[in-house]
Amino acid sequence: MADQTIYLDGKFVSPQDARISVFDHAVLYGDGVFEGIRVYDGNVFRLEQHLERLWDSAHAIMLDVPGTRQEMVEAVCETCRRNGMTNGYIRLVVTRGVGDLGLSPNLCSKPTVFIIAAGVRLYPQECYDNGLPLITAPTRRIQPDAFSPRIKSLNYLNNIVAKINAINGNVLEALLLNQNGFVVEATGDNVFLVKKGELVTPPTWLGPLKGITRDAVIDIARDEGIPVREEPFTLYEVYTADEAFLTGTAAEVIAVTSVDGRTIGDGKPGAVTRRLLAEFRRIVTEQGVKL
Ligand code: PXG
Repeated sequence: MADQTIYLDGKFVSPQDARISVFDHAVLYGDGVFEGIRVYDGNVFRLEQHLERLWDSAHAIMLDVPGTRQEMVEAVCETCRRNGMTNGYIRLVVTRGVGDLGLSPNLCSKPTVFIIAAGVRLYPQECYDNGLPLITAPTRRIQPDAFSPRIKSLNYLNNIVAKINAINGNVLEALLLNQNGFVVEATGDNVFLVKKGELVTPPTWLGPLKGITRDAVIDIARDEGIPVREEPFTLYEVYTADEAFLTGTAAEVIAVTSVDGRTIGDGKPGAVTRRLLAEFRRIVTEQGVKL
């Protein structure tokens, strides 16, 4: 990669100059939205879907993303080009902007937009080879009637606390349940089960993020003739699944081989999971926006 350059409010600046105010409501309140996007061989994977989700998240919190979606496509691609990045990860953030010490966003005159192009932090290869052990987080996912967890907001403490519990339990990820005991998602990934040749994943109304990888895997499964059901399930269905896997922009498709000490299936990444990962890795250079 060339020397790193960061997009900040329409300009390209060095990492040292890429600063935001302590009065930005992103810092004071986590008030803002973001996306994490992958670039594969010069193809920004499903960029339009990421921007649709960004605009939806912003709309739900009454934040106007500056400019048009086409201008944002251009800003994202230009950031990759200027960084010489054809494979990597993009973080796109829109904050409420600079305000005062009150909650009210009315005094924030304009949103702050920044885009960082960086390397990807993948799970170690051995996790793809052997699958991940997970635990269930002792804390619950935020309920949709408190604040929709479908909004990809800058307030990730619900997820971060669950991640801390995972790390304290010597695993890398945790499953989050809702108050009724239904599995919602992991801290930064969606969750799927395979049972008797069918895929099952929690429906979006239950609160998981409408993951771009989740959508891509559902499309692949349907193309491959694998039935997909979006249905609530509990830990019992997880423990007794034939296979389980997580999906996310960073993780792609990764097998889960145990949860709370229960072995899933035969304890190895399953055939359906491996097939979906192979097909996912094939389409990532085909669907999206070329640099
Ligand atoms: N659920 C949650 C809560 C997420 O934050 C996903 C699911 C997967 O969605 P995509 O669109 O990526 O398939 C996410 C997104 C990280 C990291 O560092 C991961 C996400 C966001 C921010 C950071 O692992 N995952």
